[in-house]
Amino acid sequence: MSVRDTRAAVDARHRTLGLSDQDVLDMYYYIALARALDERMWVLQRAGKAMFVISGPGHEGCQVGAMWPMDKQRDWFVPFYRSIAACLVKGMSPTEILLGLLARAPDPSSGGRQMPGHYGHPRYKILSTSSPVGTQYPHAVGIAYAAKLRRTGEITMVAVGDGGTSEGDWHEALNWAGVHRLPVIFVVENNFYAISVPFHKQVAGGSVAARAAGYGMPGVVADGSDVLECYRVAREAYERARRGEGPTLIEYRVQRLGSHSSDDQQERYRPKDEIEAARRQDPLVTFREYLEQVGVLTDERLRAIQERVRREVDEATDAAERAPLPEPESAARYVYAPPQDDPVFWTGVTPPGAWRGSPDFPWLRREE
Ligand SMILES: Cc1ncc(C[n+]2csc(CCOP(=O)(O)OP(=O)(O)O)c2C)c(N)n1
Repeated sequence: MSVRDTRAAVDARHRTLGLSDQDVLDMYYYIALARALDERMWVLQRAGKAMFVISGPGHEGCQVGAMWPMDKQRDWFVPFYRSIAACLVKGMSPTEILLGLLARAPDPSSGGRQMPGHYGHPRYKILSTSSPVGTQYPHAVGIAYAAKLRRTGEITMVAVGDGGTSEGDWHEALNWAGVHRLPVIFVVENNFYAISVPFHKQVAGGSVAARAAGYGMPGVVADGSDVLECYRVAREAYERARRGEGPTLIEYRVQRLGSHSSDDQQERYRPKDEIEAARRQDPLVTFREYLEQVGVLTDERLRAIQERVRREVDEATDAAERAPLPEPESAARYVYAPPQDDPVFWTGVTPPGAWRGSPDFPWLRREE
């Protein structure tokens, strides 16, 4: 095959999937933005400004591919701590991500109450999740069950790591969704480690996707360094769900490019050559190479994206650092029930002109 033929064959890929050149440039922008934000989070943590960081280097490509076919206004997303790129695609801003990291009062995820990495946003239909891994799966299935009963047409996507699939919650969620043919897409971002525990000690049989058969749904595997393939399998899953054919389990095989979190050193439990090999599957690089090869990403466009990303991350850092810390006396808010005479909390009915729920989240205001 000549260079020209190769180029034509590659060229056809995103267009045959129905993606425009602008679509794939936007996808690359989100991958680059998530990576730059991720790196800034580590800098802030190492500078002593954040207590902890857990992030998603290496996972960005599959997340952008998975989220791209979603109806961002209508559908739900239930994240896990590596879902930075996914939350950005769903609508969260870099500032909102960093407000959570720095535990600031205007943090939309929790007003600074959650650990870093626990993203949630009512306006963007991103569900706030708990720390025990896997618990987000039954939550997602609950949303999908409600959507089916109410016939809203909403689809829910939920993400977890490979280690999270060992939890009972994970299996119960798949079972219920399979039995009731719910509009939910189960994503497993398999980076082959649960902190330091390797995949083969977590999952017997070598495949997460193969487990789907036991729950009566299709299971598919996609290479997380191939963003377009990640998009293709997600789009099929959305189409199935929209046709009322129920859930799909997607296993994205990705590489974790850093340590599990700021609290461990992967060099202590991963061989050096494995860490080096992982870098060769970095979606930021593989997708950039694809876009350059097909002539969509010119040097000039790449520079423009890099400058935009740098500016947005700098502005987000300044905004998050300037934001106020929460009032100490607000620490237990939402942990304990409010007084018995709080009508909004107990009845869910908002008196005309009142704030629904929390003064922290003004977009919950209901105009009546
Ligand atoms: C039920 C439960 N057990 C243990 C932990 C501690 N923990 C936090 S993240 C993590 C690793 C999870 O690995 P995996 O699901 O593979 O996702 P990854 O971090 O590799 O993306 C563990 C064990 C937890 N949060 N919840």
